[in-house]
Amino acid sequence: MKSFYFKPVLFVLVLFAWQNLFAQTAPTEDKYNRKEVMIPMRDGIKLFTVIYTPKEQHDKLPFLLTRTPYGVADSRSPERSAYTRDMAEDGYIFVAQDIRGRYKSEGAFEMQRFSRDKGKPNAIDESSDTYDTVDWLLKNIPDNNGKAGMYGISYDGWTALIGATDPHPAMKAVSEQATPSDMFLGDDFHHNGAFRLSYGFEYAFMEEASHTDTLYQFGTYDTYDWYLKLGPLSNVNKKYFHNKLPSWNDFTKHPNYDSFWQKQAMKFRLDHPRIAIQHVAGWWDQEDFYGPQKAYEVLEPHDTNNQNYIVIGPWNHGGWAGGNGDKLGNIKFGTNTGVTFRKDIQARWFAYYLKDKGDGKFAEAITFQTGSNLWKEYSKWPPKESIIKNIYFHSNGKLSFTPPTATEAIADSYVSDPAKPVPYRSRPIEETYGPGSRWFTWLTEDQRFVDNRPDVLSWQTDTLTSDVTITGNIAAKLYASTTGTDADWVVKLIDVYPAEYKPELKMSGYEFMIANDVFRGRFRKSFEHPEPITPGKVELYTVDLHGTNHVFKKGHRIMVQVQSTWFPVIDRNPQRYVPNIFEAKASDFIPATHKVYHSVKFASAIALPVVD
Ligand code: PG9
Repeated sequence: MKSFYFKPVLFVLVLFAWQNLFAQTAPTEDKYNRKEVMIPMRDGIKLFTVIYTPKEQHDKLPFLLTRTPYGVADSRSPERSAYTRDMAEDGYIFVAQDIRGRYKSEGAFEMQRFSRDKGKPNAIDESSDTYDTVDWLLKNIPDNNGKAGMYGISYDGWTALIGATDPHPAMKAVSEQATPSDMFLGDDFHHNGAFRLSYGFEYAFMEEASHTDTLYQFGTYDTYDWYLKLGPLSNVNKKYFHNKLPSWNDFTKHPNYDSFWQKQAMKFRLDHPRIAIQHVAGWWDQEDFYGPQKAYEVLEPHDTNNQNYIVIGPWNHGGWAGGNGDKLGNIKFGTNTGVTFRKDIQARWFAYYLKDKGDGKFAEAITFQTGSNLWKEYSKWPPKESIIKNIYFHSNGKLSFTPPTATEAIADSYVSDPAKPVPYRSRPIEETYGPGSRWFTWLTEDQRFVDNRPDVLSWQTDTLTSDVTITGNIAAKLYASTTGTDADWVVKLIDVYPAEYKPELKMSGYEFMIANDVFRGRFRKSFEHPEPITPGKVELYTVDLHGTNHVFKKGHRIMVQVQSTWFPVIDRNPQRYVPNIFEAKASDFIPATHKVYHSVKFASAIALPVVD
């Protein structure tokens, strides 16, 4: 039996459902009628679908469809879920479907089935299944207005975006929320080529093992120990999965950015927005923060009809779907960002595109600025107003907007030992979706828990004498060397709260991570063709830290931390170059001395999009 079984986004939604249950008196009678149908696809396979129509329907209404691998049989009348309540009050025909091979649907599941041979009439993928579903709904569900929209978070956001790539003519608007865009560069399974071990391992098992399989058991609450004892990644198939899980096998067979990963990446799949598309992301999304930003960016140059939109708020993965959104972990935002999204952004947007309601005047980019705690609207993302300014590393742990001088020490160093990796969050590291897991808010955790480690370097500014606002994309430019032949570089941009922070003294000195990512050194020249690093050679590593909209307030400090392990969310780099890390031997894992340079010639810095 699985030690614990949970559906990622649904965990958040169930939590919100409970909150809602206690927050207000639930109406006694559902406002929607429920109907279950098996909808036939072009190859004869039937998909389990739940359809909700309003009990009191006065007008012809559009369909709002969501397609998921996480099971729809338990779905509730749409006005009972905070996520859909505002839209339910307005009136839609809500449709929820189990994708192929999941729960009550027929057929075989394939992780992110994105492509079919369009020359073959019965060939299928998630796009054709969406098309066939919409076609069936239009013909079989009366009193529809001939329009359909699609929405969903994460995997369900991905099915929505795929539904927009080759849409049925009735499909008019898609809100893709936390959609993965590139599983090698930025989303669930890898970041910049570094494998997301705990996520990839646990998710592959959750989605692909049969429900009776006992392939592994953690047997401990703190999975850090379990993953460390696992040793080299080859032990996963040897000891536990026995080649039974297709996704795990794919991870091991495709350690580089080859056609397997490129074919599914949105930058190669998307051309131009064929219908209105809204991309929704959370600044502290622990799973798919990269995806919606990338999908927006890829479509934007081809958006001739102005129908490409982006919304980014202070949320974790799917955090906008329920709850007030006035805080995340220990961070407070002073306003109900989730309520604003659901009512003023999502519901208004669908009402315009599917029901011709409103004036259609939406800002192309709406992002929540943390620090000032204000919603901001822009005509493009990132906005043109920002100017890129480098904030430089210096000796003695200093960080400043002035470049280093020749009088300073030129580098700082640390020993990175794969036998003692830095935990990515404070221990115990609970099973990702396990009981009591703090996975959902780890990106907002106080980074002081690693301050004393000799293998984590920190640089920080003096206390800021005025606010520093950064709006747009951030990149770290790290000049570094290693005594090994491969290395990971983790860079974190942190807002350090004043020591006497008031009124919440609890936040005194808090180190709040604004941006972060990891880069696997072997990919510095190409993600397709990795290369060993020459020991001792100083090289430039550019680490994309993605978008932000944040004000470092007067009295705070800006900090940067660099480390080379982030375990077990990122697998350990052996530090001795081997062609495929999934085949590394225990003896390949070696300690190495890493140096980060801050000399005149090698001036490591973070490029910040500063707004004056
Ligand atoms: N982050 C999850 C996921 C999406 C797509 C593929 C694999 C995993 C999810 O929450 O659905």
